[in-house]
Amino acid sequence: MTFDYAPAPESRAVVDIAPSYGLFVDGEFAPASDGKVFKTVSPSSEEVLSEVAQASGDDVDRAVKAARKAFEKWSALPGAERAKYLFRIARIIQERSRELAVLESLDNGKPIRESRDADLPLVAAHFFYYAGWADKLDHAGYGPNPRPLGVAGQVIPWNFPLLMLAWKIAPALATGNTVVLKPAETTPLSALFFADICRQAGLPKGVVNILTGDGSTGAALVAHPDVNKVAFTGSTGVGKAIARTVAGTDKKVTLELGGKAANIVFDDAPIDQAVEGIVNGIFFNQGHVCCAGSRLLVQESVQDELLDALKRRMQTLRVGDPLDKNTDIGAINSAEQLARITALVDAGEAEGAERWAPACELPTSGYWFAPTLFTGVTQAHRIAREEIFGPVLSVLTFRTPEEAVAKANNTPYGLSAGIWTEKGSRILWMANKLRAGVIWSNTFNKFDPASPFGGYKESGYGREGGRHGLEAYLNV
Ligand code: TXE
Repeated sequence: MTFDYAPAPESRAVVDIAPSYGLFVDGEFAPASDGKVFKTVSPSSEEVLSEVAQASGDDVDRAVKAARKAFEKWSALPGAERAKYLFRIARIIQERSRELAVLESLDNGKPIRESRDADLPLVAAHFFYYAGWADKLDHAGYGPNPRPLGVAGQVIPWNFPLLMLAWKIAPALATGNTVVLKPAETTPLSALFFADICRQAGLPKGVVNILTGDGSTGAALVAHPDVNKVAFTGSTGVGKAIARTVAGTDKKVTLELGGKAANIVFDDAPIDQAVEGIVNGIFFNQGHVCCAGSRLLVQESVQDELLDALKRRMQTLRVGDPLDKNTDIGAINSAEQLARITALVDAGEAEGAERWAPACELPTSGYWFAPTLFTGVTQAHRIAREEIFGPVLSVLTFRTPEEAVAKANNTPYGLSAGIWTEKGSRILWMANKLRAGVIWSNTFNKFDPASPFGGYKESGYGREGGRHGLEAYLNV
């Protein structure tokens, strides 16, 4: 399908990206101890955006020492004082949100509409929310004087770089911990801009340290003997490796890992509303979402009607320049991720599922994947079992609510699920049977800082967000 529309590009000039960045340790930017660097590339153009430091083991040690030193004073501050810093950070994020949204879209590839309307407002909301907790911990039912854990080593992925940072840093600081955070190697820039925001907010040196680098930096951080708490979001494989590393130590750990969520549509659901929820569930953020509704379970009697409407809607999705305000689906974050998606889609075809995608012209440079639908999928197919982490939806059918529950739960993961039906009693029945940490009904991908988020089974353990998110950072 071709579109006749006027591009509405957001101005790239609102963000000033330096040609190189150092590590942010003890309030200062400095090169890596061994001088190593790597490039970060815009996935929509393959243009090099900047060169950033690759932190070594020595750098990890220096950052943890800075965080340990800062912990003494930071943890002793009255909660109301820590709150002031967090409120200040939240307000600066709001003030700089246009710049940060453009930066995030450039480094990650996500559409500006999403970084502007979803990521950035949620990032600020997390800091506001946890700022509000900082002076109330003594009266939150944790017993007298709940204590912070110490230095938190945090490793985050590339799908929501700044939002994952907020999920990790805001509760850690509110509770009096200090932080060493490692962003993903394909999206280091917004964390470095956040370091600058910490300075702007006057945050004491060493309270937040940002180490850019690859998995080896993450592994060294997690293993550092003076890190008391590990928080990780990423692949289930790395999550399990981290669990093995911290086993036998006194570190506390939370893991937020992969998913294969079922979006379950009953025949009484309003079709148009369900279609919007399905599209949002799998195509939001190019499907690079751990709780993405990557399996559509549709009641057999309504299958044809729903799939016709879904295909019509998919034909209106615009894939292209992340900075164009009309864009619905941006770039795939990296060549590696594109290769993973392609391999699983090829496996889907090879195993006999039927592949469909609307005709759409993809840009010639950068990493792209058209929104894709698979029908004729069985539970044995890899595309029904493995996390694709791309804009690819696998459709399965069911006849009864019992069958829907059995199929939805037939996965090693358990992060989220969606239920579409007009029957309130059925929603409650289903929600109690589904083995998933987050259940949406008649909506999908709704987030709120007050709401705990986390998984069952191989989707990890611990909760982030809400009051439960505080407990991961406290001895109560
Ligand atoms: O993840 P990694 P990748 C899933 C998704 C995707 C797959 C691979 O299915 O296709 O994982 O993505 C750091 N010790 N998710 O390879 O490697 C790494 O540097 C400590 C789901 O990008 O897990 C990065 O900062 N840290 C997911 C972070 O871990 C290590 C989000 C995530 O990278 C490390 C991302 C190690 N040994 C991918 N190795 C979600 N849950 O949302 C790597 N890292």
